[in-house]
Order: sequence, then structure tokens, then C-alpha cells
Amino acid sequence: MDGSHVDCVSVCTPTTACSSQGDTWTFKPDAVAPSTISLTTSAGCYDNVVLSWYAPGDDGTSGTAAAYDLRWSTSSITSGTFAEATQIATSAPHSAGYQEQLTVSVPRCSGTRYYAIKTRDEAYNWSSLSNSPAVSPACPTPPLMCDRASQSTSREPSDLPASAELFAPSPNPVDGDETTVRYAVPGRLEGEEYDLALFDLAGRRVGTLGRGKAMAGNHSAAVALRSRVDKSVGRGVYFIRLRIGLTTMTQRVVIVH
Ligand SMILES: [Ca+2]
Repeated sequence: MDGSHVDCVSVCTPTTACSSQGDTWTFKPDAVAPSTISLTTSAGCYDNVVLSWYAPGDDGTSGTAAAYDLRWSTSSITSGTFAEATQIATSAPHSAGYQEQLTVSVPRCSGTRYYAIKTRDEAYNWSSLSNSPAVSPACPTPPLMCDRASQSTSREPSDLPASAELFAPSPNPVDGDETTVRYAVPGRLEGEEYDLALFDLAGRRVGTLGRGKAMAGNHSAAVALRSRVDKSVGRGVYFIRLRIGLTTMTQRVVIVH
């Protein structure tokens, strides 16, 4: 029933060709709402959080719904408080079963926010309200860093990187509080153990950016270098090293503050 408010079914007798004259039309209004979403959250890095959910359908879990209504609040969202919560723009729903993922910008190192979502079809049948999970962005104290792997720019197989790459950090030299390093993981290395870290010239590990099972895609990681307290990474030359399985790559970074 995608794309219309009603389904029109033409009924023809076996001896009569279907034509606009003499046909019987049966109207079947769409009374089936999209299914209820189960929303999951994960902490992004400093200024973002990541929300994900499986797309419901136009009718329960089949078809393609028409629109989402995603909102946030500083307290848990219920059906009674949903209207007062702040709306967040989303793209149109994909077909049922697709894993939707949205990176939501939040104030840097801000506190906990609650999220909730519901879905409608084109006949404006609204789903029930989802759960209302809470999340705040990861905000480690420098020189610790946090991983932005969840901000993978693409999971489409055709867009996956062909080879492993560690790009030069930007900015570099670094005169501010943070630099960003991008890296690429090809599909053949998905699931390999990876370790992304900052080392000084003596080979000492200064901070760990991310480690675990590598995910194929293009990623970026923020490297925090200075805090308002005294835990800063000092001026000098450092190396960012990415190891995925047996592949190791390094990039030099110069800190001038
Ligand atoms: Ca429907």
C-alpha cells in the first residue's frame, strides 16, 4: 500500500474486459500503522552521539514508511511529553528492515540527552512511540582520545576503500587543542584486530585512539592534545600508528603549542 492513502481494486467479470465503465471499485483504506521502533544509542566523540534503529514498514514491518519524527529532551520522553521534545531532522525512511544510523550533533562534552522516535505512513497512521534511551558524548581527558569509527561515511560495498590507508592528520602542525586523523579499512580487513595510537619519538605510547575489531569503511578519529588542566601533550614530534592485522602504517604529527 505504499504511496497511496487507499488501495483501489478493480473487479472484472470473466466475460468482460476491464474498462473504466462498468468496473466495480472496492476501496480499502490503509489502517495499518508502521511497527514500533526500538532505538539504540552509542556515544560519539566530544560533540556527537549516534542513534540507530531498524526501519519499520508502511504496514507493520512491510513496505516503506513515509516519515520519521525523532526528538530529544533532557528527561525521559513519554507519549505525554513527546510533543514538547525538540525535533531532529532525519532523512526519509528506507524500506523495512534497513538499519538506519544517524549521527546527531550535540554541544561539546554535553550531558545526557534522551531520544525517542515514531513513524508514520502516507495515510498518517502513526506508530507507537519507541523506547527513550539516554546517551551523552564520550569526552575523555587529554591525552586520551576517542574513536569516531561509528561515523563511518559509507557502508555501501561499492564505496568501501580498496586498500588500508592512514592519511596525514589535519591540522598538522597542530597549534590548537585537537587534530583529526582519517583512515580507511578495506572489506578484506573487516574483523581484524586494529590499534590506532599516538607514540612519542622514543616509542612510548602517549594515548590510545581506538582498538578492537576493525570495521570496513572510511573513519576519522579526534586526537585531543590539551585540556584546561595540566594533562597536555607537550610540544614535539609524534607518530600516529595504525595497525590492522599484519598491516602497519604511520603518520608524523608535529605539535607546536
Ligand atoms: Ca500503512
